[in-house]
Amino acid sequence: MEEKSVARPVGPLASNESPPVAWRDLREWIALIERNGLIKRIDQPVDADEELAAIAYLATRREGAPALMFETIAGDRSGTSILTNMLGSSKERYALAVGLDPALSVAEMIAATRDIMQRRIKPVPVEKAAAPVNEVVLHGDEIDLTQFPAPKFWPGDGGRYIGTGDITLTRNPDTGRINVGCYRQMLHGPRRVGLYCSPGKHGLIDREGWWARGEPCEVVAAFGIDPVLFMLAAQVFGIKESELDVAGGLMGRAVELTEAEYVSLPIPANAELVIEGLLHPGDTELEGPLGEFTGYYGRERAPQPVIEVKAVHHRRAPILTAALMAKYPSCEIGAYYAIMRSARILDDLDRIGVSGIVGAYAHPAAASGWGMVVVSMQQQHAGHAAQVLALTAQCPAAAYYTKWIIAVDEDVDPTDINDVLWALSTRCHPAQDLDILRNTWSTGLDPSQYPPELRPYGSKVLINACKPHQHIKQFPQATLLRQSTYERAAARWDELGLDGPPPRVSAFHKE
Ligand SMILES: Cc1cc2nc3c(=O)[nH]c(=O)nc-3n(C[C@H](O)[C@H](O)[C@H](O)COP(=O)(O)O)c2cc1C
Ligand SMILES: [Mn+2]
Repeated sequence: MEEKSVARPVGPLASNESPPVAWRDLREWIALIERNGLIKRIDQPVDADEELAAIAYLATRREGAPALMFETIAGDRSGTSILTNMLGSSKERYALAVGLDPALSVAEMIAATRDIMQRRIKPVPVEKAAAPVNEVVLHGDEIDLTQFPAPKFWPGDGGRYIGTGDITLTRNPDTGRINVGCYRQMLHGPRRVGLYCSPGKHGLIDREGWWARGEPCEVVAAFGIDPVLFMLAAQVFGIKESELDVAGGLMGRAVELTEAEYVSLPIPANAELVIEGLLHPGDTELEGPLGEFTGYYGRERAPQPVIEVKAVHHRRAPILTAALMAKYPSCEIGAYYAIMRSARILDDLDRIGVSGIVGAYAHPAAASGWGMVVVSMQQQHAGHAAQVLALTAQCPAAAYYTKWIIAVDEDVDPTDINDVLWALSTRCHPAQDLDILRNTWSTGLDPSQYPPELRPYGSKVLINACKPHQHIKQFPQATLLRQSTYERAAARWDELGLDGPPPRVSAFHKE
């Protein structure tokens, strides 16, 4: 079996002095992934109406597919290009975005992510004139967002989505805290953009707060944004935590913000395309559906709030970041999300203080990491696996949606689905090892429950795929190599003409 020991390559925590990431904005990050052979440029004209998404989908049906830069959009006169699959199923692009070594294993990246996600660096202000996003600034009637090639992704989508790979800033009227979320935004007209936030999201809480006072809610949204702000916008943080400070921590460098033209919110100085505007109480238009990360269309078409756009800022020839929502490995929410969610699940289990946890993985093929969590552990006492399963199932980072919680022993790598299937098939006795939790936290986007009104009430199965603790002493030995034989074979690898270095092995046969 392969080496399971998990290195923690990033140094001690809370060091704001660790070197910053090797890029400053989306363009520099694109140059970095290009040097690493992780992007494909397409210069032939491609139609933003379904064709672009179709090509993006087909080109990403294998794991680790490159990012795709669509440089020429058919009929476009704005000079916009569209980046899709910017992170996707590539752990290497995730690593390059947050300054980790792309050669690390997924388990090593999870460990390193736990460290860098604890750092906090506050944003810094940048003069308006020095902000690249201010190359072009438009006000009022000058604005026509329909000139930008907002994609329509799937045949059944309800419109063109200018915002998918986006970030959205709102301010809480009571605390003044600025939230950063990623919420889909459908283009309704030259100065009207729909904003869909589902219940419980901070953008919705902020909006309702302003509306309860009878005031409009200010919004800033960026539609071409660097990978770290994009990733952070889709993570759940506490209502008092600043996603901007976490983004700074991940980059090892402060997020640069500049003053807006119309609203009191700041705007990301290095973004590609930013709108500022207002959500007015009661101003809605029909929005959706959109093909979702589940691989299905989500909610029915329904009225949603609309941003009245007051100013637009953009770079010349801006790059839109468009996030295709599809089945793995074509979904933009892929490797990065699995790694970050797994890191936060391990943090939660650490905080609870349960012993014996070795690793965890929320596999991205399980509906973008939402559907399944595998936790590996060293069984220390009777009932230990049951405890770990129950705590993992309901810890804050894992509770939402997750249907399958699987505990495996420490010799099973949770990031290796083949290993997990081996454990499920040889150590789990379904009649004894499954428990079900009912009425758990889920979402209307899970199509498995009927009638649809019941979908927010999920269920979870706890699967004990560890060796049965009662019989652990009699449980058969796994077939492992004798260490001396392994070493002899490894030493002959080149002589035998076998490819690459010999696989690392850490567990050996015991007499
Ligand atoms: C590409 C993408 C699209 C998303 N679209 C939406 C959306 O339309 N509405 C929504 O409520 N959440 C959406 N999410 C999930 C939110 O970004 C996520 O729940 C995040 O935690 C929201 O930020 P908040 O916790 O500050 O509210 C999307 C995430 C991604 C990555
Ligand atoms: Mn938030």
